[in-house]
Amino acid sequence: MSDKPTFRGDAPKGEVVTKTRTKTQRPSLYKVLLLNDDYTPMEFVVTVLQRFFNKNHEDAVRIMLHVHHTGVGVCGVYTFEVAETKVAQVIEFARQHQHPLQCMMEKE
Ligand code: TYC
Repeated sequence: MSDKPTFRGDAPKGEVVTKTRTKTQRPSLYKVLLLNDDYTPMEFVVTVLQRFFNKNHEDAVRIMLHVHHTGVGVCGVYTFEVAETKVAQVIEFARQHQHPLQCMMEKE
């Protein structure tokens, strides 16, 4: 018995060769947003951005000030479960420090 693979076009007359095509789907992405409030200290928000979103100090300050001035800002874009985890981590970290900081996710 030959174990050479049968390619499309090599099939003897009457034989059907099926070819599977694996269609890869990109996962949906979600923005994680920080919301402004009047009480959370600016430096705490900067720490959150550095700790949970891997921002350097300069980017963290820029994002924090954007949220402070506009009311909302994007911390990062992630797949569903990663975004969900980040939101939960930020809310829990803020709660532990008794700050009202709020974080949410939004489908891109
Ligand atoms: N507005 C806050 C203050 O003046 C700072 C702040 C920035 C709070 C961003 C939340 O997501 C936030 N202390």
